[in-house]
Amino acid sequence: MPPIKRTKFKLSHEQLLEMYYWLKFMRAFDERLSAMVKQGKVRSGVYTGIGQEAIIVGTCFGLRKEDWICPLHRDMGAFFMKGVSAREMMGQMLAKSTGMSKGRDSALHSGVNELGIFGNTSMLGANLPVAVGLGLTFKMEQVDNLVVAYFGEGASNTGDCHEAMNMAGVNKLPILFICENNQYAYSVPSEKSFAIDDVADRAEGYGFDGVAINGNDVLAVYQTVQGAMQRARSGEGPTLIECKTYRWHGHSEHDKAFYRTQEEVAMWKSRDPITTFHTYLAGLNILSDEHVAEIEGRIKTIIDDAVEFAMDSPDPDPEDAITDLYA
Ligand SMILES: Cc1ncc(C[n+]2csc(CCOP(=O)(O)OP(=O)(O)O)c2C)c(N)n1
Repeated sequence: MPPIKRTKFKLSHEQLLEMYYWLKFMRAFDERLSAMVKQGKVRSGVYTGIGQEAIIVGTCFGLRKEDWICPLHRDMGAFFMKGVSAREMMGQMLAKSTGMSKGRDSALHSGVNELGIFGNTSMLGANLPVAVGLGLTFKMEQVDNLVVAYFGEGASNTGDCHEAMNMAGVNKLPILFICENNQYAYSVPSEKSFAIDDVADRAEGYGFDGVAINGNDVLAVYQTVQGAMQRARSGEGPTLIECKTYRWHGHSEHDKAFYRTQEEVAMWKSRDPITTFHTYLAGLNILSDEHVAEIEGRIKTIIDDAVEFAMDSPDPDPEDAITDLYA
C-alpha cells in the first residue's frame, strides 16, 4: 500500500478512520430504520439525519464523558457516539422493554443521565434553556465540562432560543450552540422564516462569536468545534456554530417532501459528507477498498444483531407504566 500522507489536522489516521466509521454507522442505522418503517416494524416517529452526519461526528468526536449533549429529533447519531448501544436504540425505536425508556415514548424524548444525554421535549428550542441550566451548573461547580446543544434553523426563531443564548452570553457559559441549518423547517424554506443569510450572525447580539460553516465537511466541523470547546472549557463562554447542510429524506419518514425539487436534492446529494470524506481519506492512502468492506461488514453485523435483539425483546409490561416516576 502507498505511504500514508500527513494531514494538517492533529488527528491520527486511526482517529480519521474512526470518524469515517461513525459517519457510515449513522447512515446505515438510519437507512435500516427507514426500511423498517416501510415494513411497519417501527413504533416511533423516524426523523433521519441522513445527509447531516458530519455535524454529529464533528461535534461529538472531542467530547468527554462528563460533557452533556442536548440532541434533537434528527440527532440519533449523537446518542451512539455518547455511548448508547445499537441494541438499546433499536429497542427504543420498536418501543420494547429493552429500549432506553422501556417503551414509554419515541426516540426523540429519551435521555440517558449517566451518559450526559438530555431527553428533549417536543417543543423545539426548549432544549436550549436546559443547556443553559447545565452550563450554569458546570460554571458554579467550577468544572471544565461543557454542553453541546443542537437546534434547527427553524427552532432558531423561537423565544426559547433567544432567551437561552442571551443568558449564556451574559454568564459566559460553556455551551456550543450547534445550528443544523438543513434549509427547511418541515416544509418551510429558511428564506421564509428569517430575513438574514446566516443564523450565526445573531450571536453578535448576544455578545459571543458565531460562525457559519460547511456542515457537510466533517473536518471543518471538527476543527471549528475544537476551538469553541477550548474557549468554553477555559471560561471564555459560548459559541454559535451554524452548520449548513441538507436532509436527504423528508422531515420524517411519512413526509414525501414534495415541496423540494429533484434538482435541489440531487445537488445536495452531490455534496454527500460521506463520499467527500471517503475521497479525502482515499487520497491520503488512509482508506482502502478493503477497509471500507471491513467497516461495512462490521456495521452490518452490529445492526443485524440490534434488529434481532429488539424484535425478540418483550413488550413493556403495562404495570411498569407507573414505575421510574420522579415524584
Ligand atoms: C415550538 C414548536 N413549534 C412547532 C413545532 C412543530 N414542528 C416539529 S418539527 C418542525 C420543523 C423543525 O425545523 P428545524 O427546527 O429547522 O429542525 P429540522 O427538523 O429541520 O431538523 C416543526 C415546525 C414544534 N415541535 N415545536
